[in-house]
Amino acid sequence: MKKTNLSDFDNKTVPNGKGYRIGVVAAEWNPEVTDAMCKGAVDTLREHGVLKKDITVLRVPGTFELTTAADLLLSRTQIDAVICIGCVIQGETRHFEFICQAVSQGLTNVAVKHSRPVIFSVLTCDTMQQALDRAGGRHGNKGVEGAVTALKMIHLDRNIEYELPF
Ligand code: DLZ
Repeated sequence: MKKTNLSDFDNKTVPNGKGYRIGVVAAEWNPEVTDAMCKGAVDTLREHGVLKKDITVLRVPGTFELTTAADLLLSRTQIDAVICIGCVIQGETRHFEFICQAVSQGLTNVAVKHSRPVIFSVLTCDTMQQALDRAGGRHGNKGVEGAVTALKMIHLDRNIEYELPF
């Protein structure tokens, strides 16, 4: 199967984000990874027209806390979407499994609860090298991809009545 590097997206397919309000929440764990993803996300939003004043960046202690932060942001602000950035590396204990399970289910629940896009930019890797490869390395930057996904989902949200066939 051909593997596609999703960071090689076609710029022409990305909606302009002027007027979109977007939250970016990044975990402090593994900062060499999450900082690069966060920068990739914010730079991509700016390149696609999102105004600086419309981007809110928050930090949380770890990936597990992304769910609460996304819920707080969507409850207390008028943002259109949240990009959640984290990096979980497999260690010697089962912590990895619990965090990955909790955050993937938790972010899904928050998205459905608020009917707003919550983007899962969480790396779940066996090694730090795998994570670095996906945070601006040879497999692109998953923060950039999260930003593109957020723009596409907000566009969908704002235009869904025009896109439905009936
Ligand atoms: C405790 C923990 C461990 C072991 N590993 C990671 C990790 O690889 N990546 C990450 O973002 N966070 C990790 N954490 C911290 C948890 O996400 C969380 O912050 C704590 O369990 C407190 O709720």
